[in-house]
Amino acid sequence: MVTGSLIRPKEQFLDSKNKSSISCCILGAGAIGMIFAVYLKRIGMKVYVIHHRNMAKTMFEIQICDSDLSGNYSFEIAAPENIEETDFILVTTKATEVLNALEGIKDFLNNRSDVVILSNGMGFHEKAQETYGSARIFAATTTEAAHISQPGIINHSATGRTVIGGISSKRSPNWLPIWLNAIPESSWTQDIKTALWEKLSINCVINPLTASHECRNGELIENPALKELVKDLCLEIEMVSNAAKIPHAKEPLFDIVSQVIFDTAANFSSMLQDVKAGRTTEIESITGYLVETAALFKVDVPMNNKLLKQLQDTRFSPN
Ligand code: KPL
Repeated sequence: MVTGSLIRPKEQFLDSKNKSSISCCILGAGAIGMIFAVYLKRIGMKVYVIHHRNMAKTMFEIQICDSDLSGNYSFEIAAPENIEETDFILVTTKATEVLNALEGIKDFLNNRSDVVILSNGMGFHEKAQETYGSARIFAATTTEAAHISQPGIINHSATGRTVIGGISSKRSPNWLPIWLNAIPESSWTQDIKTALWEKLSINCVINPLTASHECRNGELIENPALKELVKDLCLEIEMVSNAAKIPHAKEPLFDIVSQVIFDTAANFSSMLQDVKAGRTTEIESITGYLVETAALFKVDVPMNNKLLKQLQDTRFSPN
């Protein structure tokens, strides 16, 4: 994985605060959001959940299974002053919801707000920085995997690695040592865009292929015809990375993607889950962003174009 230059302060803590006085607000209480909420809470941070739909609720309760985090957890719903005063807001919505979700809390963002966006896809981080210029926007990408198996119950299917970096500023935030301490296998990079591109490349292969063939991730390698599609798609994406001069790992993209497929073989990709549930998919922020980049550098990407069109047209009804 390409992570740029990594800094991992081990035992540094903030000068003026201890862990229990550091707070974070989670915007997007889905499976990944709540896994991160628990990681942060478990080291003693105060973690709130931003919840719009039912402000009458004061606590947000979840259960985690299949994990060393397994257990029941409850989080306070954030009041406006918690959002204004928090050390950072962690946005873990779908890519399609990031900008709307930030719009919903814009009155509580100020020039001391730090916002970390942890969502698949690219393109919206810069839009968020342009729109909320006074706040500092960070991006993170992770290979943690989790899904909601029943309302309030989260299956933590794989632990992974997480990379975080700044969008407009390369200066790390003062709460970074706490983040690195809380989130397993996490690192800071000066070049988050390269890390986001690598995750985007992986998602461009696994997500639309599993969604269009309605299969688990593992079948992409087990089925010889699908494996050929994976190989060809990887080559097409590498042509775009090369044309755009995006630094990339020494190994071929096919090897990186195969490893992710192997690690998540039993999973249904998030895009297939969205399609099955009749939800809007992240195809525009994933394959759509790749296709736009390819056009900018005049690279033909027929397979990606086909998958983009196919997924844009796909409308399954929820089961
Ligand atoms: O991130 C994923 C997703 O499903 O969105 C992958 C890596 C494809 C794992 O399923």
